[in-house]
Amino acid sequence: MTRSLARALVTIGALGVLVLSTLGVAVATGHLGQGPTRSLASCGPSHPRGQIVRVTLSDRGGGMMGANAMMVALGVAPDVVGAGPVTFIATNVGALNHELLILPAPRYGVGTRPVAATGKIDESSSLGEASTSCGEGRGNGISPGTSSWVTLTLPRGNYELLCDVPWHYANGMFAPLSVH
Ligand SMILES: [Cu+2]
Repeated sequence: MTRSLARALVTIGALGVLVLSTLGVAVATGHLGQGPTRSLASCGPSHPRGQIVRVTLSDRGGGMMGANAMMVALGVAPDVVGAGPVTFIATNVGALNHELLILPAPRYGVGTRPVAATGKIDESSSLGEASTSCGEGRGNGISPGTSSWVTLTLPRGNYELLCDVPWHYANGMFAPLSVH
């Protein structure tokens, strides 16, 4: 084998690897992009009333990590609305089940509710809940890749949106909402 032939073969081999890895990235990206987008688009209120607040429920997966190592988050947009009807659309982009509860903000600020030994907070002051997979109102949890929604008319004030799946609140799954 001549030196130039060997060099050509090495070049072709490198190109092959480059093409294959590019294809691999494209396939992986396409796959990740398709799944959630398709299911979320087909899952929401047909005629949402009033202002819309989108709530994103997320986690790093791994239900076996235990109460203290859980990474969960709740995002709210917008987090300031006017008084009047508000439709909350909660979308689960994580790998665990989640839910959305809307409560008046606790006296010492969001995130300060006592958490019971069950990992849950006292839900007795809840004003509304979206916890049905692809449905409105209360249910058995929002499964990954789906949404739930609820419409509430809230007076002016400060509120806390949270997930009360055991230990999710304790691990930071809450966010403020202001109505003015
Ligand atoms: Cu949760």
